[in-house]
Amino acid sequence: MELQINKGVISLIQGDISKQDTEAIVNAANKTLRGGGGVDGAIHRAGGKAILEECIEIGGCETGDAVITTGGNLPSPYVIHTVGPVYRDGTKGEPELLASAYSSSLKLASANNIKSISFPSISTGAYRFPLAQAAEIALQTAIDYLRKHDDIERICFVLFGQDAFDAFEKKLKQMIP
Ligand code: AR6
Repeated sequence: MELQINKGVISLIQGDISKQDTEAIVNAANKTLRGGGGVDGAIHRAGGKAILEECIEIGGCETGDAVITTGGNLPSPYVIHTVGPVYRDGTKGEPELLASAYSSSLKLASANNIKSISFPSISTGAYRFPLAQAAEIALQTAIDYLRKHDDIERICFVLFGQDAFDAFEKKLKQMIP
């Protein structure tokens, strides 16, 4: 499914983010940037040790922020590592921090002249953010960014399972004017 917003396109696909060939893929990392499971594990496994070495050099990343490394052996030249919030009860700033993880990643992409970027569904695995709300925040942040910026041509959401794909598709259909 695709939606044109201003100069850019938002697309939803089902698949493995580590196989995407957009100029950047986004990693759902943790604050240590030392790797982990889920998306983080898949990216570091496929990308090789160059990515981890750059992450160690950077040192860490706060929740809601983003940092950039090269893509190592991945098809994408860059990896943007962002840290989504751990979901507690929704009153600890989780929605704002999740929006910030997406917008910080997009700003960093623009700053590096990156025109196409793939996101996973940040925080909805190990960090337990409810999927429907997370999908709405992800899509709204992407739509707002494309409305205000002309440089990014494609924002791709790469959803791993049917549940995540269905949640994003349902929200995106609701958001189309
Ligand atoms: N491609 C795309 N999506 C995936 C992939 C993949 N290869 N693998 C899993 N997903 P998670 P989080 C989906 O746990 O919740 C790590 O240990 C998954 O089904 O990767 O932000 C980090 O080091 C889910 O929908 O990220 C952190 O400690 C979504 O991606 C912590 O997990 C996010 O799941 C971050 O947790």
